[in-house]
Amino acid sequence: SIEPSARRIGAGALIAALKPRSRNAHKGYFGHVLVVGGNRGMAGAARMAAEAAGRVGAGLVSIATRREHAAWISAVYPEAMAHGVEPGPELSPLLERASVIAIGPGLGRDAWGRQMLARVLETRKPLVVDADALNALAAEPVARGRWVLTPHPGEAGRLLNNAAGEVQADRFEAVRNLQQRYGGVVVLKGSGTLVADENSSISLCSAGNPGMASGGMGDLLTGVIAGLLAQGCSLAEAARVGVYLHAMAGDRAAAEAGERGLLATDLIPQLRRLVNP
Ligand code: NPW
Ligand code: AMP
Ligand code: MG
Repeated sequence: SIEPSARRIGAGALIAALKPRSRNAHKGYFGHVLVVGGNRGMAGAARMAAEAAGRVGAGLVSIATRREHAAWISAVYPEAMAHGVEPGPELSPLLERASVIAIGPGLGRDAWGRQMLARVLETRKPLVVDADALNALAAEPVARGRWVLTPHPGEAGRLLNNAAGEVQADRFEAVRNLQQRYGGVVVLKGSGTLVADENSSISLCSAGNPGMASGGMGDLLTGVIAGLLAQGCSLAEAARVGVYLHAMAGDRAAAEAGERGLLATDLIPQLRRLVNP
């Protein structure tokens, strides 16, 4: 059921967020996204998040990933700067250069991933926190103002010490609890994605389709939100507009050839069309 207080997210939010580019713009105008993730076996998650940030208009995109993945990421997404790093001092200059950091896609649950998160949490940069970074946060909870958290119901359950089924039983209650416990802006993913802003006021996105129930879709959303933050959207605006863009891209890609067999990378060309209405 829809709470009477939930605002629906629609095309209006998108148009308001996407100002025309000034004639003399350069890449520095549109921010620098750093994606942190892509542990062993999951390089693709970091690559998709990064490419989504680029396709919604981020000026620069960097990736901090496992050493063995940097060359492959550069080959498939040459516009991005891919760095193979350990969580120590080599990460610091990358964190300093970023305007927004997206952490989690394919981050993994080992020491490398946990230490990358610990370094990132030391910065004051705006963050998008997803996937395994949320799992690490569930193990060692902290609250922070300047971040967007993007759990699916399984991750939301871990963050609340609850089962995914409990989260699904009252999604409004769950997203409000998450926002109050962790601060910032919280996106509770799944059919009928909810966004709770800093005041716990909730918005609902009813676009999207079950074709999007496939690996990599969430990693893409992380990059979309980070790309919008880099371009100057507020946390709440980036979350709301990002959720809408991602769902619309899913609907347009499904309209082309059907829901079954939809891949996350199929959404990437649609993202670009949607940000150039
Ligand atoms: P169940 O039991 O299946 O019903 P995990 P992950 C539950 C990376 N990836 N409603 C689900 O429940 C990610 O970025 C890399 C209800 C299960 O318990 C992460 O770093 C890819 N329940 C890492 O893999 C592509 C739901 O949550 C649990 C639910 C692990 O992420 C794939 C599953 O969550 C992937 O993105 C829903 N709507 N959704 C790559 N190409 O590199 C989920 N659950 O254990 O956190 O695993 O989401 O796959
Ligand atoms: P993740 O589980 O992290 O890969 O995220 C999956 C993404 O796909 C989220 O943005 C979900 O909202 C979206 N998604 C998955 N299943 C559906 C569905 N049945 N309807 C709408 N969106 C979905
Ligand atoms: Mg995910």
